[in-house]
Amino acid sequence: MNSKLLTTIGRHRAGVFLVSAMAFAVGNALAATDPAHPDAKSPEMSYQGAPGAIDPTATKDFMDGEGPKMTKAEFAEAKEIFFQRCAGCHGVLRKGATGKPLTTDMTRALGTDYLKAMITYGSPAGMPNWGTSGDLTEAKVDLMARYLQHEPPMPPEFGLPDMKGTWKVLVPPEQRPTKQMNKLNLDNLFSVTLRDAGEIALIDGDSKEIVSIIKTGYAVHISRLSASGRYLFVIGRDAKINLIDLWMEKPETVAEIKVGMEARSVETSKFPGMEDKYAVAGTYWPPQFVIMDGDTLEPLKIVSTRGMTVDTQEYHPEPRVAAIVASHEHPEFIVNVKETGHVLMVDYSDIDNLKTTDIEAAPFLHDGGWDGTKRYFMTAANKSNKVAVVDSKDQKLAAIVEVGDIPHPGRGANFVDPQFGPVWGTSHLGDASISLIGTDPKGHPDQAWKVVRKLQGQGGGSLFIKTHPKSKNLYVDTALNSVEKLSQSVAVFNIDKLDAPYTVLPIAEWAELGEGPKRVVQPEYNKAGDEVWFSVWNAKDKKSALVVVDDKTLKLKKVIKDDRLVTPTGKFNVYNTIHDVY
Ligand code: DHE
Repeated sequence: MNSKLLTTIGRHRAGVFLVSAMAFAVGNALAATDPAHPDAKSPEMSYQGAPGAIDPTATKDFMDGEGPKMTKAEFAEAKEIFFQRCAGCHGVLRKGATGKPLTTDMTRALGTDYLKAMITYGSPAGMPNWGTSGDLTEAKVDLMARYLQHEPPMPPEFGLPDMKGTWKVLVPPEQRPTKQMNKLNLDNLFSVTLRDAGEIALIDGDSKEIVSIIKTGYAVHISRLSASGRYLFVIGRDAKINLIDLWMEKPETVAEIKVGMEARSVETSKFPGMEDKYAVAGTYWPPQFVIMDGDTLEPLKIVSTRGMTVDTQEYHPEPRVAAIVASHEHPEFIVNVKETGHVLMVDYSDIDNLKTTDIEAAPFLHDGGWDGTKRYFMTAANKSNKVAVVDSKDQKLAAIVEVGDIPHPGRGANFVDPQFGPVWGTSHLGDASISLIGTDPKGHPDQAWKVVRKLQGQGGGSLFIKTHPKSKNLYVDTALNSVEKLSQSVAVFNIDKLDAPYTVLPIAEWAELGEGPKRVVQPEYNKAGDEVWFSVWNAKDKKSALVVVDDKTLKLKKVIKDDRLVTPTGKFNVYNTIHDVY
């Protein structure tokens, strides 16, 4: 680890540092040499420097006489820096997200000198030290301090005509195959994000061979499947969706659309009778979600998420759409609205007369997944340090559970705790704990919706945990931990002996890749539940790999190396993703 980073961590509490790193668009090109971030001095700072997907030249700007003097060129430069480095945390409109609000009523009261000091030195609350880290020169710090005292530029909206303008049906449904035309074992296929290549790899889970590489939007965030398993949907950070037909002789994109400027989530209708009918995608900008035709991606219904926060009941102009899951109990999409803390249960049985049940959960909703029965949606309100439990059957909030510092479950992990019965678990970005929450209100009413056990993992900076109904192991990554040894390995707990020490698997070492940050991220099982895949996510200009571990023996089974595997991050096994197995 480099000495500059050590100093930085010394200045900030490690957990807090990690949070800010995450919030400033963590997952980006890890390459310090990436031309997109010429200022980035270390992998950690380049996390924070991840450019957002919003085009700064497309905004409406309001430079007014009340802010400090700036030229138009200075304003444009500052805007670009803000979008690249600050918007992920403070929000595009600076109304506050995981970072503090920076609206002009506040910034003008604070004044240029105070803002300069804040930007230069950072704060213990997680603001990085942009000046002393060398990332922003004194002149740029001054520029940003002045810029923040002008009204925030407004990116354009993105309505139906905009979406339709980008929508392409490359192979119409009537020209697609009527049965599977390839010999792939589709149930055990993996869709793997190749983040900085703007591609996904389809990898055969049996042979571990790359079946095909498909061009996508910028930095695909997740893949989801249609209920039948025929269609794969992937969404880029730039809100571009590819609909890929897995039945074609060579799976290819059959339709595509851009649904906004920044996005993270896509999902499909799963309710019996409505399989493959609709898809839904949520955007960070504009703050909205869109329901689309499941065969063609034709945009049908756009719903804004702007509105009041659940706690102080104040208007938020930019509540981003985070995770979306499809209910198994009703024809509903369950949509997390991040900053305002609402969970929307959107009934898609009649989209012209859309009914929505609005559940007040907690601010900063992020990711989550189902409990083992698929009735309860367990979703992290990350900066609130809470997990909200949504009862999808009775369409109401079941509980809010206090957990550790910044829960980040991915979709979480379900298993039976030998002492407390069925549990769902999350790890945390801000501390080393893994919180296990009781999920069986009938069989174990005293434990339901309580943290029944806290395990201690390797450290903070965990992004994802995973197990499988057929496994006895619980895997916990520490991908964003600042200590190399931890970010490059995973902890494995035996779920029958949770009090026993965990085993550490040196995944990155097994990959034998040479130099680079090599973060080990996101465990994903194969269909049989007997092997686990990890991404060894290296810099864009360095070698990355996938490492496959035998779940029974915890021994290395295979390292998948290929020059085409550039910055692999998320991996989605077709069967497990369709059936929400985790
Ligand atoms: Fe993610 C899931 C948002 C950074 C890899 N990420 C999600 C989801 C959201 C989200 C809302 C849930 C989607 C769903 O289930 O519908 N992620 C964000 C961010 O806002 C954040 C913090 C910063 C950003 O600018 O994007 C962020 N995420 C990252 C990364 O840095 C990761 C590691 C690499 C990357 O691709 O950028 C990353 N996020 C993932 C993955 C999932 C995910 C692999 C799906 C996990 C799963 O098992 O379901």
